[in-house]
Amino acid sequence: MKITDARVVVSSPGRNYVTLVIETEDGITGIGDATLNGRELAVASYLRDHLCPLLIGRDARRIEDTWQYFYKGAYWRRGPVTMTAIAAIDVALWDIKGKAAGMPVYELLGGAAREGVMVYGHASGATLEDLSADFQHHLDLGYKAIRAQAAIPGIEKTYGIAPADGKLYEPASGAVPQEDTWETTAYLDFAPIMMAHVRKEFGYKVHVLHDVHHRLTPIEAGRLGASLEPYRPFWIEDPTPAEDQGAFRLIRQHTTTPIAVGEVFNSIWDCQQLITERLIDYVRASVSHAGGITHLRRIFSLAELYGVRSGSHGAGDLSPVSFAAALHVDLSIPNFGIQEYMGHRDPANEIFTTSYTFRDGYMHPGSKPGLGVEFNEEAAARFPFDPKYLPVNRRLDGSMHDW
Ligand code: CS2
Ligand code: MG
Repeated sequence: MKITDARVVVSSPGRNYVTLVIETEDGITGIGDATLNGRELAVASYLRDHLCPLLIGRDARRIEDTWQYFYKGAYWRRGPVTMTAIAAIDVALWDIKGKAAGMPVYELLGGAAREGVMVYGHASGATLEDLSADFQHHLDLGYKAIRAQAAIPGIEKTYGIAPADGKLYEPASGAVPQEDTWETTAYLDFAPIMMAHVRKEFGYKVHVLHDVHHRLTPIEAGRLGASLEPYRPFWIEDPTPAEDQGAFRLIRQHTTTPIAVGEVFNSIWDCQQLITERLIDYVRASVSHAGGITHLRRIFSLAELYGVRSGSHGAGDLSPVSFAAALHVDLSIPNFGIQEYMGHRDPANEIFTTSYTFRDGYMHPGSKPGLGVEFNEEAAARFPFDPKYLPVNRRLDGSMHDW
């Protein structure tokens, strides 16, 4: 089954998405998500200028060989741009394989290992009262797991506080990134107050998650985890940057609060030590940034050996194509933990038609052949690329900090 065309569509239906379309000689088309928030055109160029020309004439059925060809064949290894590009190709080829077989992708991955995929939604608020209202809204929608973030008193802007619809909290900015500020002490004092508030209002029947977004040192993260233990969070996410995997030993020495890491990982090597030393409980790598279905399954298989579960990144800056791909993986692996779900707003939903469903806090990818996502290229053309950056973060003295 020869590949006859591979093209990249960059569009901005509400936020920027880079979509790869692969066509084959027998008329089957596959799609992949190549979006890297704030660095979209780098992946688009990597695909357009270097990988797409090499796809023409290749056999679309040979997914593993194609993955290895682009990974080993580049000589230069790993990296978010490269691995997002390879991921888009990989996911598009799984889509094609599913359509050719007349089966949803999860059937090709071994079939359903569960009835549905537990997802977590995002509740946030400028005050604890606003957080409560949003939390209640998510409970009313049926969520069994909810992430809680609230504005930190004394800090001008806090990560994760959304405008009312809860789906777009990385602010849009123009030619230069917005600058946020950060103060660790205020956060460490406030986080247990926020968690205590949520547990007091909503009890212990719902899972409560919290994202630290890489802002603490390892020992501060240990202290945070210990201070949250009475409120039994499902996890704390990205408590400290993970380039230094050994640093997580220090966190482990101080707390039993479960730890989730991985939304910025792009390969199994980024989490090898974290997994094999059991320094984390959930690995949050995504299908779109960690080399596609093929590589993400490898990461989750390694994790399974060490009792680490999956918890894939599923923010709105990952398109519905990679969200669907994540659901197929989630449904089929033995060590699934939870899946993040922020959803997508119109007009993104005009461009991507999806077959996945949400009911009572659980999702299912549907039974359509392939991924179950249709991409409307004509509609996408109506929403041209709109350059945006993620914010940057500075401490109160003006020095750069992790955002
Ligand atoms: C976040 C993301 O979903 C999450 O847990 O940490 O929203 C992250 O900030 C964005 O994906 C960055 O593009
Ligand atoms: Mg996060």
